Amino acid sequence: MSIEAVPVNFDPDCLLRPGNTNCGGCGMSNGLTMLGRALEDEHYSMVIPACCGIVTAGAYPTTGYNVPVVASTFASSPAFASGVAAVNALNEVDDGGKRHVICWAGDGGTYDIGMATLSAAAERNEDLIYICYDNEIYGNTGGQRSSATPLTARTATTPRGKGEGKKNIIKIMAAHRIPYAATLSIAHPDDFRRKIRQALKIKGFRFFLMHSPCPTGWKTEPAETIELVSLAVRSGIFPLYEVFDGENYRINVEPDGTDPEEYFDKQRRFRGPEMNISSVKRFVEARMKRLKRLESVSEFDAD
Ligand SMILES: Cc1ncc(C[n+]2csc(CCOP(=O)(O)OP(=O)(O)O)c2C)c(N)n1
Ligand code: SF4
Repeated sequence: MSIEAVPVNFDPDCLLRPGNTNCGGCGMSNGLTMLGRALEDEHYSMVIPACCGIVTAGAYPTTGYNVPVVASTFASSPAFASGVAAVNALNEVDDGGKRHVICWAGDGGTYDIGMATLSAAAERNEDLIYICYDNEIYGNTGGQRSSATPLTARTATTPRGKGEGKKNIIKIMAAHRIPYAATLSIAHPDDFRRKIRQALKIKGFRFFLMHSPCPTGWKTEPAETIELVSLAVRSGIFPLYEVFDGENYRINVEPDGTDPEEYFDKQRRFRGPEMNISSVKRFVEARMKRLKRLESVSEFDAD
């Protein structure tokens, strides 16, 4: 098997081509654009499971992607990407050029359905970059809850608000002691780019979690997507941080005291008499404290 990783008609500013099928204001679309810019003229291919990200491509023989993409089943994308990385490593021996493999998957494919092969690939420290665009629901099938859906959010399957909190996927990935794990925000393009460039220099399993508003499922205004992710970082709802070797934490942007209520108010999924926003606020505060504690005991080489 051979996967051609050399982009065809490659325009570094255009991983996501015009004419794709994503909804207006989709956080994933913004993420793909930023990813393409950060990767510049690197050679890479993508593996995408059966989420919105694979519908993005449109119907064969056209494609919304500007690089080679493999569509996989939900459960197998990290395993599939491991195979592509192995083939690429063999090709590297021939011409010395690095070919990166990027697994691009939603939260359903990451936190839930693909968790077994994700854990296995991380444990083997496969040489690939995994990016979870987290829209906190199963967007492609009508907005059902996933284990990334936050406490109290209403979804197609939690009409009175979800009773359980969001799974801490970065903590799970850090427990695998992978070389690099980090969160990404499309409201912080410089931080986004720096982290992708940093990941390119590291060998082994690299994991990213990208906050990805879904106007369709979150019942938000498409034009407010960037404002939402910005509020999430400023209020501490989506902290920007990195974890090196599973142990050393670095917070990249300090929350500025913005009330999380501003973030919730813009989303109809958080509206209803049964919403208990104060419990979410307590959770957000406790997590930020924990991250600061972890950062304070982290060790970095002085260079
Ligand atoms: C094994 C398996 N289970 C269920 C489905 C049906 N399915 C297709 S898309 C989807 C939702 C995926 O959600 P997520 O991974 O979060 O990506 P999003 O659609 O939000 O982009 C589901 C459940 C499937 N294709 N395969
Ligand atoms: S359903 Fe949500 S994640 Fe999927 S394309 Fe539309 S906005 Fe994007």
